[in-house]
Amino acid sequence: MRERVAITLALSVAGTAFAGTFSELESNNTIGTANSLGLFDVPGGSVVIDAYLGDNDVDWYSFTLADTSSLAIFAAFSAGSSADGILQLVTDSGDVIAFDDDSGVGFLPALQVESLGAGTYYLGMSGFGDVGSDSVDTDELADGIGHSEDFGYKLAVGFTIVPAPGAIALLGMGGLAMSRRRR
Ligand SMILES: [Ca+2]
Ligand SMILES: [Ca+2]
Ligand SMILES: [Ca+2]
Repeated sequence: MRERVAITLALSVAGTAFAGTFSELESNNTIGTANSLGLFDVPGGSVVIDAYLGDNDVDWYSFTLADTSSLAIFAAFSAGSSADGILQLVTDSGDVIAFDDDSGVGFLPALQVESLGAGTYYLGMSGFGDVGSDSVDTDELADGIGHSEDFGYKLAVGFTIVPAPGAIALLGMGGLAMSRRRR
C-alpha cells in the first residue's frame, strides 16, 4: 500500500501539476479569471474537474503545455439529467480553435484535439445558447449570457504529450553525454 502511494506521487510530480480532482473556484467567468489547471509536461496527465454551471454562468479553465500535446475532454453529469452544455477551446490570444455541443453524454460536449502546440490554452464550459460552432476561428468567447442551464458536471481532461523529434534526440543524447562524462 505504501509503495503504491509512493509510485503515484512520483508519477504525478513527473507528469502533471494536478492528478486527481480539481474543484472549480468561482468567479471564473472570463479567461482573465480562469481557474489554472497548471503546467503539463511529458508524458502528459489528466485531471477531473468538479464544477457547477448555474444560470448565465460560464466556467473557464486554463492550462499550459510544455510540448506538443493531444487533448481529450469529456463532460459528464454530477447533478441534473437533461442539461445542455457547450465547450470552447481558446488560444492565449483569445482565438476560438475548437467547439463542441453534444458529442458527449446526452447534450453534454466532448472534444478531441490533436497536435496542440506548446503554450497556454483556455477551456470554457457554458450552457447551450451562449455561443455556437460558428464561433470557431473568431474571438467570440463564451460569456454565459443567454443561457438558462443549471446543472453540476464533471469534466475529464487528459493530455498525451510526445516530445518533438528534436527533444527525443536530445533525450537520447543525454544518455550518451552521461557515459562520456564518466571517462
Ligand atoms: Ca461554475
Ligand atoms: Ca463560473
Ligand atoms: Ca450541448
